[in-house]
Amino acid sequence: MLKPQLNNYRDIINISGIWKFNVDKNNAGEENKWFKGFNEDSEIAVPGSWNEQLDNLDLLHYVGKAWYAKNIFIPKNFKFKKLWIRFDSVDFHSKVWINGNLIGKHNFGYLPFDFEISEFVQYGEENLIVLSVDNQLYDDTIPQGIDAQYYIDEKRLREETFPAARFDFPPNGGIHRPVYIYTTPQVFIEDITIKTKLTSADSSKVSLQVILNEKFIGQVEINISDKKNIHSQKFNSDSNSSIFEFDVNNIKLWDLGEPNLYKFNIKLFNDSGVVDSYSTQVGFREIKIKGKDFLLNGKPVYMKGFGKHEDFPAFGKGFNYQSLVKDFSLMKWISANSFRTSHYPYAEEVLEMADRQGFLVIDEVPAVSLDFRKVNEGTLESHKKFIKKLIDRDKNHPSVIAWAVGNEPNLVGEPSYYDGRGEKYWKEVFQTARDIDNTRPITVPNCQKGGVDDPVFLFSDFITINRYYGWYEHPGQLEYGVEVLEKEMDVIWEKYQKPIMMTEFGADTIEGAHSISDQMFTEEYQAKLLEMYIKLLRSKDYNIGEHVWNFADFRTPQHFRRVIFNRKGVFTRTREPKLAAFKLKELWS
Ligand code: BDP
Repeated sequence: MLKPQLNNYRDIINISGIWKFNVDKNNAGEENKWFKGFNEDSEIAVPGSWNEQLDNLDLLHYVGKAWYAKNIFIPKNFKFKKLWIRFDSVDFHSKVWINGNLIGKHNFGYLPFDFEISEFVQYGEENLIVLSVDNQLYDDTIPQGIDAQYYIDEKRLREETFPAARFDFPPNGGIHRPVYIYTTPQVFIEDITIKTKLTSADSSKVSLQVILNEKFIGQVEINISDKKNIHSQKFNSDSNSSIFEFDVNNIKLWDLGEPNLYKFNIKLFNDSGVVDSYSTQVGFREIKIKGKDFLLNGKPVYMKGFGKHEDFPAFGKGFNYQSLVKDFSLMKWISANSFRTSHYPYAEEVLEMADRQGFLVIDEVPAVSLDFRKVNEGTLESHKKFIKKLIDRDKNHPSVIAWAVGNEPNLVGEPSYYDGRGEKYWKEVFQTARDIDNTRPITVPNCQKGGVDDPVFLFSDFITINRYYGWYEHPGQLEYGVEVLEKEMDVIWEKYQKPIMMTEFGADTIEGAHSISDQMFTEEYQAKLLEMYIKLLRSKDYNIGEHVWNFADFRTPQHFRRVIFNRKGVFTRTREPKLAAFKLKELWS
């Protein structure tokens, strides 16, 4: 799915901003025909979670339905094109109406969706857009949900969080990324897949798939340019899907610290002239796993960076440009070279910035902490669809160097996971990803409870592990914790002979808490834990990277083990550095 853009053949209007808002605690909105408009004085900012904006409505922990509405003027001249509405992400289930007519539903969070609305709008007039949003999750959604009864049935009362969640971040609701009205021509470029394969240090094979919305007889022109054009070529088109293969020479590779990007323009022509045009960017680079190494353009890379979250005061999980710039600036300051979009796909703007600034990204599907006692056919179906949608959105980003198709399965440590069920499930999930994209390695970060026999290791191209020795296990005992870790890592290497990356390690830390002796929660303890882990990791030649958990403190569902936030951030939630930030800067510079 292509991001909308403005050019001579396409228009785009960002309709984010202030929308009308109504909470639907009794799920009565549809019955009362709110889709035709509702009387309510509340207003909400889009993008943004409802949780942290509307304190007067007490929505901080709200799980359920809410409604959004906005009047939008549609210009007359859009009549001759195809008209679309696009939501960059709404969490989690949405239904959209225009002028009282249902135009579509979407049941996946964190990813964009669009609907054609040409037939539903009045041109040259205001039109009412209404959206219902529900942030309840279930056994068969990705991520999976949980409800209070499970904790009772499973006698795990002390693990219950409020709101109930299977993961360590709140299931915030709302329109989390921008909303657009956009146009395309009647015949248009629907999708572009660019795959590059280096043939030398300055040339690459390109396989380009162009999908059009309908059969098109004419020509497709491709131009690749930097400051000047480096490649132009025309191909004939006589269908709605074509694969073109060609060589591009005299290129500069996209690399760490040297993120060379080229403009990649496609034009559709027929006898009456240009029909449509679309521009994107391409970076020529190659990823491979070989022996103990993760290779970028044939050279081993060592990943330094973080697991992150989209989480900011007042915005909640809402996209905002200020935090985007600030987080990248802090990652540069600290000398990180990579991050993981734990535990869900981030806004496309994040990947675009990573492309431009040369960061390596592990792009994650929100299959976080799957409980295999509750996994069913529906879960697997949603999981596979999610992978397809994610790869569809992010496949052309050079910064995306791997897919994480889940995170920490079997967090509950259930033995039935190992009786073949887990293996069967992951085999299908990995295969789904590989069938769509065979150019990037695939992994799933494993947790301590998942252990060294976790079936995800069988299918992962490189192994990723999250470990908290010296914190959850062996609290306060750093030396012992690191010894346990070393033994376990050696066992994993011996058993699977695949490079290992530490995708999470860290300690909750209250800024301003200090101690001379090792004392959990102090700034010194966090800095020491990170330094000791890093020393161990660097001593293992099979280890390919260190991602600290977490970049910044982030809000969590309520539980006695969290004082409002998960405080494992190296920066506070408002992005001030803790002592560990300076330690990492020293180790990573
Ligand atoms: C890991 C999870 C992560 C948590 C982290 C923690 O992957 O989402 O926030 O532990 O407990 O298990 O801090």
